[in-house]
Amino acid sequence: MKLKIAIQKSGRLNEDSVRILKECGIDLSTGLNKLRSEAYNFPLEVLFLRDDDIPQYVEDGVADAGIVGENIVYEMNKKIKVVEKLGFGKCRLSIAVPKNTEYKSAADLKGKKIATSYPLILGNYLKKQKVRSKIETVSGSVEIAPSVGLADAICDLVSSGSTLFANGLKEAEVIFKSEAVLVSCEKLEKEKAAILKKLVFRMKAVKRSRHSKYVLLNAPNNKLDTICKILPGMKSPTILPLVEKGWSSVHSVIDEEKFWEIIEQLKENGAQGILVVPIEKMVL
Ligand code: PRT
Ligand code: ZN
Repeated sequence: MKLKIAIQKSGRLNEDSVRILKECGIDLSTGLNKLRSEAYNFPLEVLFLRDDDIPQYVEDGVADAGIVGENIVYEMNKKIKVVEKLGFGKCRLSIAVPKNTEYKSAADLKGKKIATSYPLILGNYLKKQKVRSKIETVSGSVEIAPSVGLADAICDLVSSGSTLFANGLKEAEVIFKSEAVLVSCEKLEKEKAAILKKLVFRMKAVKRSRHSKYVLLNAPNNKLDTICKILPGMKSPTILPLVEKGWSSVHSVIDEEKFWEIIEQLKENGAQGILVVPIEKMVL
């Protein structure tokens, strides 16, 4: 028995989807014109599809699971389960208006025409705001709609903002935040559910390790108490004596962002030879 997982064939999510499977220890056979691939060392078959098709395949049970952007999941509105956020493919769905347009609040969109490929998510947002606008559904090149006179505003995915800028638009409202997620069929047979559980367990370990770093430092023994207080660990730091008398080596796992906040404090309290090492997997 194998679990069939659908991932994007080509595009923004393809590389990271293959990478997360690889980091989960899953080796895929790769062909040139790959439409499907089998893992050598895990009961997994990978189908390569257009991202928009993934929710339907999963709802129909043609694929048991999939990796796709939340934006697609919520827009397609299929009967599928979101199992795990994966931390890549981050973007936001925003309403943007020509940069010279005055914009204060959603009420300014009243009676305006908004071009988008996300009519469902946009419609729900406008309903919630009690604003009536006209939604013009387009399938691509949304950002040119205002300049060609098709619409007054757009609602599209944004990551760096440079596409909006290049088209003379400004971001007016973020209506949805998205990242890649693992989705699954609502009803999976027992054996497949067990494989999915294993996969999720590995993905969680990979995700956790991405933000965490292993820190090693040397400290004089009389400063150990203070340093251990500064340094949060998974449980508590490990302390090993150095050959040099009066000194110890302190090991801990910390969030990378926190490290930059506390490095000065560590040094002020006598820490030396600080090493920060990446962690490959982290199982709690
Ligand atoms: O061929 P297929 O249908 O599979 O791919 P696609 O062309 O429909 O999708 P693709 O590969 O462009 O995007 C796949 C998924 O990546 C999306 O569904 C999102 O979940 C996620 N993602 C993350 C993005 C972006 N960031 C993004 N910036 N998807 C699209 N964009 C586009 C956006 O539409 C706009 O045109 O990039 C432009 C804006 O980018 P900035 O950096 O200029 O702001
Ligand atoms: Zn697509």
